[in-house]
Amino acid sequence: MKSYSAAAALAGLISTVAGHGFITSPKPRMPGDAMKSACGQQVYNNQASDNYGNVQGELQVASSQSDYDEAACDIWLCKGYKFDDNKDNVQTFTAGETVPFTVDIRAPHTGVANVSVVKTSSNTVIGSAFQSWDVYASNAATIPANQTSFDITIPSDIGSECSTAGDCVIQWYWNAASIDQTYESCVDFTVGGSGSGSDGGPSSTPSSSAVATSTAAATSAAATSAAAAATSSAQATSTSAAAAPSSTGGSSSTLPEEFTLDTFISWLEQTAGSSSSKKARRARVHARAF
Ligand SMILES: [Cu+2]
Repeated sequence: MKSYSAAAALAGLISTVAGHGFITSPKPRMPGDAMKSACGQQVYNNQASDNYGNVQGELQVASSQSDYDEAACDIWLCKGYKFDDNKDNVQTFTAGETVPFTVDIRAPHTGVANVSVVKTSSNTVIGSAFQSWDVYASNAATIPANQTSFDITIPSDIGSECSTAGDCVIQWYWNAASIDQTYESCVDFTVGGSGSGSDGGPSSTPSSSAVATSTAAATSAAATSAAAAATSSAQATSTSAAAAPSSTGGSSSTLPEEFTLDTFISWLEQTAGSSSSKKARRARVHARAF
């Protein structure tokens, strides 16, 4: 990362203050008309202009919009992006298949992350995570290559639940609790029969593919609604709870010590990110940065 002067950072801010992570391969679920209808015009605009943005940013936009339908938007599942907008973008996998994933992270925010199959009807994780990181995209280090490029292996026991397009997604979930930013990106897929040729899926025992109930405590510290917090826990694993910084909310708005464009943007995002504390933090911005 190159360092920039504050002036240069500010000059670039208008176009570059944006979200910071998304799946790039396989082809991820994207915003569209169905999302617009459910989540409202402004939330759609927010994501259509920058699909790397975080859920809290969407909620901030949504909070003032009468056409935001919380239930229909289901914003903690794939950021409210809809299968109906992505019917031509469904991956067909087979049990046992190894699928390479790539994630693009435009700026780090120390957090936790995981990659799991999520049952869309209930926003619950099926089975165990493909990947789970206790420390993800740390600001303190170069992002390890295996956090942005990794393989997953399609389980053999989800065919009965994920044989119909739209029923399941593979969701990448990144929660930077210290700055209250959660990123999600989804891949629509179906699982056909295994390579063995026998169509044993439906008759095989479903025990290991039982939908895991969402019991993990929500780690999204400043979730703006209880409902949102509850659903956000779908992929908030116990490891993520353990790894979440205890209470960094107060210190998170201090200016970054290493003043790069990325850290400045992150700082400015979190400074402006919470409407409840915006006024106080804005004063700090003026006092310290301008
Ligand atoms: Cu960010």
